[in-house]
Amino acid sequence: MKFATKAIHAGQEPDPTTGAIMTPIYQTSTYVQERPGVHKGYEYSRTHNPTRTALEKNLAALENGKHGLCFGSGLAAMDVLLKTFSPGDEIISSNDLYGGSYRIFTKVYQNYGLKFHFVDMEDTSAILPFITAKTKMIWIETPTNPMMNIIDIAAVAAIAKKNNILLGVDNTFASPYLQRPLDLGADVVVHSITKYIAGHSDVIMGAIVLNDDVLQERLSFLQNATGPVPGPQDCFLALRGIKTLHVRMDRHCENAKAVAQFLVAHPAVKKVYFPGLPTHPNHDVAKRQMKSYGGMISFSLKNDELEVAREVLSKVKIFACAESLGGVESLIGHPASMTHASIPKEEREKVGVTDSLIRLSVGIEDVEDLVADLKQAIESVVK
Ligand code: P1T
Repeated sequence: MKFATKAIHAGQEPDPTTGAIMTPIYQTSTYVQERPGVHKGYEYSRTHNPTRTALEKNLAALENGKHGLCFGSGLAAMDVLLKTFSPGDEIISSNDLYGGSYRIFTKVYQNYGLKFHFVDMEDTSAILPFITAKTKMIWIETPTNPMMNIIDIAAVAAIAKKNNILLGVDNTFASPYLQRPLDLGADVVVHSITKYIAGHSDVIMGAIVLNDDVLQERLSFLQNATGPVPGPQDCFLALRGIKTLHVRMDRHCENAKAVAQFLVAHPAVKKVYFPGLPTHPNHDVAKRQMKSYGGMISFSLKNDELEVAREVLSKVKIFACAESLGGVESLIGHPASMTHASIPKEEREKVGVTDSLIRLSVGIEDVEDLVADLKQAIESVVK
């Protein structure tokens, strides 16, 4: 089955009781058993819920994986993955990543004895000096949040395989429509479903997709033992969102390309970070491993002042100044003071997250309106 057909059908059968074409919201905490241990496959909703099962199967199909697991947020998915490691284990992570991912690494799991190395992986050979017998996972985001760096997943997978290290990929920015890391050799894919997958800014959820049966057993155990599961209504909303994932992504990509071209041509703009631009340093890798380039863009202004950048965010009328991304509506953010504020300024600036950087999640509105909105906001600030 091809992608769009899977998006609409995978994991979902007409409801066996009524024939309802949409998987119902099984708003139940428990399931009646005929006698102890004799039941229809469901005992308690922390362990299993049919609406969640449908979503987990659907996501596994979209990522070409064997197993899917859903969680109450993207960070809850990462949290459960991190719980599979032990004190002394080391993780090599891309150096540009979501502020909350950096925070869970350095402010939570470092205290439990895990050690993290943050590496610029645009040249994948930079990973090699950090590999030791203690290295248990390489962790990458690609495109990265917020600098839109592109990391060659197949090249990192080759390094990981050779050294018997797990490769985890946060595929949130691309979505499985644009990029499927398991096909490129990754072991584990993590998503913030909150973003493109659900796509309507109305749920917080996360997922892990993988092929390995042993790791799946361990993750399922931890999902049940520690309990960070999503509710059935959120799973229903995500399933509904996914039915249009491919259509939405095509428009996000098309609109973002036009917005990036507008920004590149604007005299007040200093730099545009978008993997779809031929001038992007890893455009060729993006072209190879992604179907298209996504809806996320970062840019800076020639006037490199914090207040000028923040002023642009207050002048937009269609773009909404808000954290998050991947919804149908366009959002604008200031990473240094919003999504990446939990990363120390010196660390942030090393990877390019300067005080003047602005991030866009380009929605699926009419692109002429989006360009006009950015134009008036930039020109009202930069005279
Ligand atoms: O918000 P949550 O569902 O827990 O997902 C966390 C997360 C994980 N990975 C990436 C790449 C992310 O971008 C996020 C969340 N990011 C934002 C809220 C943001 O505005 O960047």
